[in-house]
Amino acid sequence: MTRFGLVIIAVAFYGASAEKVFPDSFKFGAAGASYQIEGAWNEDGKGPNIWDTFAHIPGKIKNNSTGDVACDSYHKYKEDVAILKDLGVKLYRFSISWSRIMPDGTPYNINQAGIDYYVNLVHELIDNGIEPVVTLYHWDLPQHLEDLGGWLNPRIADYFGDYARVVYKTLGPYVKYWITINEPSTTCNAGYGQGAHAPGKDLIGDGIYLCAQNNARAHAKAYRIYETEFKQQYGGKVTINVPIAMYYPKTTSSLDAEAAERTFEFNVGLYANAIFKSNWPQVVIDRVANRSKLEGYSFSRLPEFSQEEIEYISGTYDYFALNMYTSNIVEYADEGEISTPTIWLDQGTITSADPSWPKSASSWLNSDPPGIRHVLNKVQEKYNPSEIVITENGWSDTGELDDQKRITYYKEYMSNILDAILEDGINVTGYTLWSLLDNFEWAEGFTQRFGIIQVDFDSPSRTRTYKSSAHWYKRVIQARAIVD
Ligand code: GBH
Repeated sequence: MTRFGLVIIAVAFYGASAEKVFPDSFKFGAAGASYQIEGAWNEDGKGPNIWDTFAHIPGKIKNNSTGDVACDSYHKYKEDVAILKDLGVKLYRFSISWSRIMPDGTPYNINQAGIDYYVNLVHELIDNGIEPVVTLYHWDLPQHLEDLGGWLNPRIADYFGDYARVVYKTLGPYVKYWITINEPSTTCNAGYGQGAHAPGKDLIGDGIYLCAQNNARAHAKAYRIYETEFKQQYGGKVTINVPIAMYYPKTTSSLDAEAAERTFEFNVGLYANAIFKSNWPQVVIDRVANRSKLEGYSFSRLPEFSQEEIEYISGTYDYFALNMYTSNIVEYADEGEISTPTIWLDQGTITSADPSWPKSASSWLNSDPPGIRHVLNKVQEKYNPSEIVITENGWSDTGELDDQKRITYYKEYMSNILDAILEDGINVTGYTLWSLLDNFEWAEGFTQRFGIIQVDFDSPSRTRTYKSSAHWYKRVIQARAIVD
């Protein structure tokens, strides 16, 4: 009897914790991005970019904050790396400020001080046993290239290719994980769709599709350059990353199921399909063509790819990278009246949040932990990648040190990631949470904080302080399991 009881306890204990360990192939990490953390906006030869311009326009950013100094990581990168090392992370995802190394975006003028900064950062990481995950473009386009039309100009692909080549040449020997472009959907929706992000263009009916097309072209160019000129020598992996929310159909009706799928294709497929499959998603092609016709256009607002381009872009990935934060409920809607064209009318569905989901400080971000497991399965089913890296996942609040809600969010999301790995057999090899530091949250300025490390933006030294979540993450990394 006693012996039987002990066996039960042992099994229960084993089942609850000992079994649920992150596999050796899984690397814990943290992330940040150039404009959000570096500061030094006009130092050492850096040229202006669209976020410098945008943030300096009064009224664009909450409290008129800017990234002029941000976390001052340009000067404090050694302190950042020391924190990463203390946490025990094995991956650090950061982005390169294009205009810091090429002040006007072109290879004519290369700024050695900018190159040195990133070479020093990478060496500091490697010397401390941390692998760099490098994003080439996290939204800070050189202003000169915006003056040429930015992401609406097809030539951007050639400029981006030249930039990528300069970076591959300098950092190629040290970097194994590359991301060409962070979240093209946010660039296009917020930057060229609604204008809330730099460069502040409101072109929601047609500019957004030109932007999507040119992002695909630029990504493919940078991928092909690595593939033909560097891959053999350096053996790194290149991809793009896309934000993916979970889209649940509101009811079990087939109409809502179709609406949820269509919402996925307008938000994710528009940026992923040409790369991970081929061409635009069919439902996007059909709907934009149909509405364009009813609006009196002689062509679709969704531009076509040539057959040559389709082949050039298709298959330009070595792994899948996704940012996952939140979920949405999707409902079918009757076809909207013909009025001013927008991507939202093209998409034609109604999205909302479940009222039971805990709310963060960001309007778009609620906690739905099972969503991340659904998304991982969805990506596996739809694109069938051999490897997935979660390049962002995180929670915003107003900056408190005892950030228990962030811990709860991470605990539950990471537990679902673990289930996706252990029970669904999905090969998630890396996780760089967003973010290491509180930082410049774009149009929200410093009002929404995502860091596991607090930054005091009122102090000239931008003092870093561990939040409860940083202490917790350190213990998770040590245990390679989800701890209390
Ligand atoms: C990421 O985007 C960014 O890569 C990172 O720089 C940023 O700091 C971090 O997340 C936190 O925001 O307003 O409802 O239309 C996050 C994903 C996708 C969130 C687009 C905002 C707009 C949703 N973003 N989304 S909505």
